Amino acid sequence: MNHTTTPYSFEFDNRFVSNPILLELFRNMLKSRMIEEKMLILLRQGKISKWFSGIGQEAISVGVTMALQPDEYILPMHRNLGVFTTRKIPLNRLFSQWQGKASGFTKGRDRSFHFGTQEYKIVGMISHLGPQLGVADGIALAHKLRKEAKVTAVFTGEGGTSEGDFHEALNIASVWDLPVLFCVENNGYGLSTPINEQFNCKNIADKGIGYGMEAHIIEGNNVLEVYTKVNEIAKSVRENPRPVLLEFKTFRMRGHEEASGTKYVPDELLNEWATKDPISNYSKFLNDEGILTKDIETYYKDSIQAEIDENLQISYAENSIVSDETNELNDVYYDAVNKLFKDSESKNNIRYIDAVSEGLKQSLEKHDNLIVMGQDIAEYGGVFKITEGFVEQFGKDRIRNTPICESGIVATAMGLSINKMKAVVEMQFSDFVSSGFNPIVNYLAKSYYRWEQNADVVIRLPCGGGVGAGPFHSQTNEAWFTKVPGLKVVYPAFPQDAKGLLIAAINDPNPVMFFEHKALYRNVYQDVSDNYFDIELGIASVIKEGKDVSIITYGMGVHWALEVLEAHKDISVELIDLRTLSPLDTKMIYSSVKKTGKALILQEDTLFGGISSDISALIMENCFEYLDAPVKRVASLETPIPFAKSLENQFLAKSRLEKELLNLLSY
Ligand SMILES: Cc1ncc(C[n+]2csc(CCOP(=O)(O)OP(=O)(O)O)c2C)c(N)n1
Repeated sequence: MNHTTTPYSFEFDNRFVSNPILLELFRNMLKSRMIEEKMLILLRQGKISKWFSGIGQEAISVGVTMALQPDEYILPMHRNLGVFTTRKIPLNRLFSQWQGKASGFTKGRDRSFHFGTQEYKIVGMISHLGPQLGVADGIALAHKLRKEAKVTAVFTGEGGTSEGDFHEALNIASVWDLPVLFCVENNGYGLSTPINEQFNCKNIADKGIGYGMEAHIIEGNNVLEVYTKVNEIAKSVRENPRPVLLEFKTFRMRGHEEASGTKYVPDELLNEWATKDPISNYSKFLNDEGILTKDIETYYKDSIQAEIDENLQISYAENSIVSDETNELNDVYYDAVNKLFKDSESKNNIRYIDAVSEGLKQSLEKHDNLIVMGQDIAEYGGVFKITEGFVEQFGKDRIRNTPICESGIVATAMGLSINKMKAVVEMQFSDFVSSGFNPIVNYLAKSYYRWEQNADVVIRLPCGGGVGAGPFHSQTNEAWFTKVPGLKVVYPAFPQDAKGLLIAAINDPNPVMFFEHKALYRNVYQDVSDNYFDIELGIASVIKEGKDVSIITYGMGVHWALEVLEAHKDISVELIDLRTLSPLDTKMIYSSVKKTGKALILQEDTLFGGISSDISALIMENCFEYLDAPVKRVASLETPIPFAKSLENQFLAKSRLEKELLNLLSY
């Protein structure tokens, strides 16, 4: 029989689906349901910590996963157990993941579905919901650039569509024709918030028009419709890469998570949707068609039950994780090998900005898989002209103008890294990184520690004051990032360092925040090696040796110190340029302070919470007996950065440096 309307809640049309597939769809939904039912019992017994139920939504996870090829990436959410089980992840590993045990996927470092696995091409969510939509863009971009006919499917609930990340990801995918299936599970409630308080159009799919994107509404509880339509759409997207928005109508039958209940959901709604259960409707249909017999169903149930029981025993038998500080600290960064390429004797006298440009250009020549993204960086060459001429040499696929979507582009860079590419993102001004803050500190920084997925991404940040640009084009915001484990932070003061450190940052498989001071771009010249060379991250440099006091600084601070010292040739100052703030070269700091007995830490950033405070604390803790005076921090005034020259001069730390240095010397 082709299709019917009568005894089921939906029309089942199995004309184009073979019987083995029809049965597999059923078995996969059943497996997901039976695991969940078991987990609900374990939750009540206190054996797992939390559970986000996808009961009633199984058809979407199973239908989408079966419509994709096994090597196509899927980015599921917290209600998509069926994605994990349909990809046939061994159940003992899932159970261990939920109990925080070692053979899970995160060594006990993250819970429930917050993990990914390259082996099964699954990239799990972070709690913030939206960022993974942009990650899917990056994965799809890598496929597209390599001309691989692959789609990427990413999930979100309808609540998550209210986040800016949803808008940015769809916009980027549409502008770049990326082969992404944006799968929205509209299940009626986002925690307790009903859809009419979440968005104000009839269907989420209606938003597709605004993004210039094809969109479909799919009956999410009808597994045959999900599978058939997604299969057809995926085939077409593989041939003709483009994003498609899919709205699956469904319903969340249990609480947001088990503890929160469903009091706020009217009984009529729950009753109505209970009749639309994806498994009972489909099994009745298969039974009526003679495809699923009672014997087969019993066999499925028994074999799944046995699989669950057996794997639970394996997982229970596994010991709990034993904590070990060294293990934890060693897993924050992917091992990086720096200082592989020696600098040449042959040099050119160039500006800081030319050195950055040269480092980037030579890196693009070195790494075929390196993509550079940023606003106005293509034909226009970027607002500072660092990428001028790059499009002609490397083409628009690799030198990509982006929409004004900082968060979406950082997430896209993460996706590129997941799919074997490298990325450099240029923030137009470092001030604007605040709009991309979330994926940097929560996604890029934490992925390696969570599930061994590195973020091979460098974010370039033209920063700093003294240029009369006011509060939103002058900040030096390195302290927003030095506090985040998982990020590296680099801040060169000279052209040779800018080039060598940028090359090292791009070679480093970890996420690196690369600060470039705008006021140095065109004012500082140096003889810079013309070859492809790197400088090891985490090694400070002694600019000037001395014995009376150590000035520890970086970026523009180094130049301010040099200026003051020029006027005080009689003072014996040891000037240290940190070059990298994370990792921090504490060894060099301590040895200098132990020699001089006095330390002045100079930063352009405002005082409170800046890196000088931490360096000061480290010196107190590690060099106390060697100190002849209290450690002094010199920093900018605790106000936003003003525009007018006289105000800005007063604001900047430079205005206080000389006086504070002389004070410290006379202590
Ligand atoms: C940025 C952010 N804000 C709030 C939350 C808390 N939170 C987690 S899930 C959720 C509801 C999500 O609703 P929806 O996207 O519709 O997915 P559903 O849970 O219904 O499947 C909320 C508010 C969060 N995790 N992240």
